[in-house]
Amino acid sequence: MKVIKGNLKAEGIRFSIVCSRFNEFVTQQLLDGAVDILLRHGAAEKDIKIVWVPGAFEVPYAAKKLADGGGSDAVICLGAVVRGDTPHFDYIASESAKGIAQASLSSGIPVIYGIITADTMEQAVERSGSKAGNKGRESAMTAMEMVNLYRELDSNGTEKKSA
Ligand code: INI
Repeated sequence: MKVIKGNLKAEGIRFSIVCSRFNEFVTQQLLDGAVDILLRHGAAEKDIKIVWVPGAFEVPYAAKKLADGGGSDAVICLGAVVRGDTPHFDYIASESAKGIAQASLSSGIPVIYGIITADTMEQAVERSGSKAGNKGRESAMTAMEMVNLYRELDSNGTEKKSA
């Protein structure tokens, strides 16, 4: 039996964070949580790039550009889509999720989905640092784990792309 896992070390890893300005009251908390976790796990400040975009709909565009650009080992996407705010909640939420997944699959690096989708602003606040955790922190943990998992998979040989 072979079990392959990614560890939670951030030293030497280059992270880009795409953060949506819409509902900034919430997304700033996600950003602070993500940066805090990365630094506390050994990331260097110089290896963390933060890119702001207007809303969750725009997150995948910036994420794809960063993921394809070669300067990042992982991209963390942060945003907050709140149903109460908009009749087009479903479009924004699903397009941003699809776009983030596409950016990850096409680039070959982890692009992490850290977008809160909530029915109410109260729920969004709960998921950004009060009683239901902080999705920014969780996304940073996921980013570290996935980068280290990819490295493990590559060093295990068979998963490496042929040249
Ligand atoms: N963007 C969000 O990130 N969250 C929202 O809740 C939201 N609402 O409610 O409309 C939102 N809209 C803006 C959207 O992401 C785009 O920026 C805009 O449509 C321009 O493309």
